[in-house]
Amino acid sequence: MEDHLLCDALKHKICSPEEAAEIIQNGMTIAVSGFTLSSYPKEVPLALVERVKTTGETLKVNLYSGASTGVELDGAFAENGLIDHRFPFITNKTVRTSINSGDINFADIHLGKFPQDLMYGFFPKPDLAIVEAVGITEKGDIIPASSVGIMPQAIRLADKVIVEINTDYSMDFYGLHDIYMPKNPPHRGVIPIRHVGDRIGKPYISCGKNKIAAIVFTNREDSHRQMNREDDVYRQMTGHIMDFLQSEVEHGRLPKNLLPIQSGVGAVANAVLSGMTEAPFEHMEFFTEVVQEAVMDLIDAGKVSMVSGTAISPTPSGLVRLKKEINHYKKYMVLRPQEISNHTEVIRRLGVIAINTPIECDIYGNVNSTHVAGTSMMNGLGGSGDFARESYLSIFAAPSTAKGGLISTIVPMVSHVDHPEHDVKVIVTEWGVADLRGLTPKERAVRIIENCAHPDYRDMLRDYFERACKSGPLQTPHILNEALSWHQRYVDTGTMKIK
Ligand code: 0RQ
Repeated sequence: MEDHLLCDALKHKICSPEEAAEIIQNGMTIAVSGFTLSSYPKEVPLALVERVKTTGETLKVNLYSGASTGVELDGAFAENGLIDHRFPFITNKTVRTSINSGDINFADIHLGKFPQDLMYGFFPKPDLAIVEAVGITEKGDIIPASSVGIMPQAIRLADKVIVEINTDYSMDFYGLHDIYMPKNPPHRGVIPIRHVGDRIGKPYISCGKNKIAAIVFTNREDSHRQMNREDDVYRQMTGHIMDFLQSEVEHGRLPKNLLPIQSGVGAVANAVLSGMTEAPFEHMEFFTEVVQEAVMDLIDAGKVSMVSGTAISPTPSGLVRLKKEINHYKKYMVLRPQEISNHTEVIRRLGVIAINTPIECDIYGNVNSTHVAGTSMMNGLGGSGDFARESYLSIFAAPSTAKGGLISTIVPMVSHVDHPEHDVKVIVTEWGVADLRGLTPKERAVRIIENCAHPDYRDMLRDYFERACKSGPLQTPHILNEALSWHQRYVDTGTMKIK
């Protein structure tokens, strides 16, 4: 334990999770570490839940994080009705249900912009930050573990900080992170990242001794999601993406080692990354937000030169590998605050290839990533908007149907727009690739229906498009009531129900 707490003056702050949880009071705004179930606080949240259960007290807090946290935090808080407002992204099913039932107040926010919005004062300032860390330096600064997320802003803005030092991470994690915070306008300068691996900040988060109100030790692991899906649909999509990228290389629009890649999280992203092991690309780079286990595999296969992200989110066995081999992986990786990993200035400069997963796409290329039937929140758009808009190439890849074929991913008009037609360059399903670059809306419709829609839905979509075109000489032809009834049909038959 002493190896992890290098500041002697803070030793008297060591306490039990229960004592630390005493700081939390009804109505507080709490900002926590954690990003896609990577390195979020667990001990203090669980102790708080236990306190509320035992005492029966009424307690609700507003909860901010980088992205999703696990069952010990999001899950346990939602099950016990402790969350009032929640920003900016979730994946926990209990939280999702509470959002859609109106019990949790939620807004979906670009992950690259949320920390900036906090610094601008657009959201109530956090009273308290609770962060998981590898350790605390001699001066009372924080060494993050497997994610950075909004920690720098949370620590800067909060009145008090509780640190959960997780001794299951070795102090060798020091040096993995690059912490840089831009100034607010009008004082903001250029973010000087010109290459994926450039380091422009400090290897720790500035905090100082005075803010640290409590220190708790733990060795509890994050709860992780297993997201690998091995089936033909995913293999076919991956094959199409690899062939498309290869053809871009052959046409001279991409260098042989591609450009830095961003990939979302989830089943599709995992399949695509796994497929890259077999692909002919060498010396690849990733400028992404979440570094998945498949990227560690690509590093081990000698195919990757450098990776930048804000979190590493592997499976339990991958996490063991990461912890054991951190000195190896550290040579290839840098973790940044999510404001920087997802910064549109850097994404456009580096020319990132962004690969994300939609819920549905329409025949004109608009993408819905967040709302089932236009009304129920799934997870949030995460970083997909940060990357899609400013990327060199924005690719959206998904199976052509959902819910066992009952729902078509390609629809006449999306029920909610996260990524407008202007930000979507390529759509991929297991049936093929629709390259939308340089096409008009009507040309896009033909390409998307013919190349990407499931054959079971192609005639319906062709029929809709042809009748819409006949309804008038329109730029983007639609039959509005019919476009909406397409979604209503799914709602009426109950196929849209989300878990
Ligand atoms: O629900 O499990 O109940 O059947 O959505 O879908 O196929 O498991 O795929 O894990 O890749 O998730 C879009 C949700 C896909 C995710 C989404 C249902 C489907 C299933 C999950 P069931 P799969 P994935 C980086 C970037 C937006 C955020 C983003 C996502 C469940 O990829 O949240 O890009 N993306 N972040 O059945 C009804 C449809 C549906 C549908 C899928 N059309 N209608 N349900 N589903 N399509 C990450 C970060 O920024 C942190």
